Amino acid sequence: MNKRRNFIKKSILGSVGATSLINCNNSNSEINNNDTAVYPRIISTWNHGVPANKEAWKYLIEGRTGISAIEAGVKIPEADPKIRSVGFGGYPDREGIVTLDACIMDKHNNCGSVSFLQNIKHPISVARLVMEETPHVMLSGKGALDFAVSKGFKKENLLTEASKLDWINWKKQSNYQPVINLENHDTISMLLIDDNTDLFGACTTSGAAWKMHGRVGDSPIIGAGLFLDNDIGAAAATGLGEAVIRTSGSAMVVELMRQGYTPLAACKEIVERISKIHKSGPVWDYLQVGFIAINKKGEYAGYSLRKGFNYAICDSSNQNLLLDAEYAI
Ligand code: SD4
Repeated sequence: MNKRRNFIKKSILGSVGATSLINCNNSNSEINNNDTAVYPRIISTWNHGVPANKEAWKYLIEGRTGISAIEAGVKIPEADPKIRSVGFGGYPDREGIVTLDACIMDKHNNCGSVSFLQNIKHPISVARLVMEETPHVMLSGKGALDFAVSKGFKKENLLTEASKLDWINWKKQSNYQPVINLENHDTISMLLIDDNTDLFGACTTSGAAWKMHGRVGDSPIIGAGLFLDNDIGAAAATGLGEAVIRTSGSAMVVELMRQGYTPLAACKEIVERISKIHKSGPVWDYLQVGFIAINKKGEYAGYSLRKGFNYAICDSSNQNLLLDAEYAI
């Protein structure tokens, strides 16, 4: 009861700062968004972050834990066949097989991850069980599938007719040149700060469309696709996973926040680092990366290399806010 009262009080206080959110994130200058400190708050990548946030928020309102809220949130796009980059209906690899990557992390640095998982609609739930019920952080491929089945998950065909047709079309040229903001992006990464200012994060994807069979991206790798330190903040990535792994992207964003960077400045610094490393290299023409970050006060930002990345915010005064991220080039 007390906890519930606290939640409402903080939410009301939070709404004062939240009115400045839109202006703050539309400016193109260095932002010190201290006036946006609000919690609880949820931020997620891309427009499918909106329904995902809504679901997670519902869980928070019901008094459920941050980890349950974040799992429930990202399960929405995982189950949606219209979203071609996450879970069921995701684009397959070049052999026509849908393989999924996901990870989850809590305020105690507990984390669980699955990679190269097939035939399971909700990899995030398997990742959570890896975290809670095994001595390990990461299970991959057949081992992850066997574990999921042993926990009662049902094996399903994840390749929808629509994704199969697109794959058949792609095979005619077999040219691996992912279309920016469409074929190598749209992972859902979600970060949540609860009413105790505890942080949680999750990330789930079908990875880059038409990838090589066996390829694993950044999304299930703690430190690359997702990282949090409950004393500092949380960060998560979307975009070309290889580029994010090369820089330990999300861990670096959190470390920069530890050094006093705002969430925006931290995301920007790592995007610029990625840009410098890859400029004029073989992936430059189709390189897109984006980060979202939130600090211990609930201040947040999103930033990407190229135009087109957006992210969704949910707090007591904004249930459906979708913001265009600032970008480098
Ligand atoms: C990956 N980061 O596997 C992911 C791609 C992505 O929607 O963002 N997919 O590289």
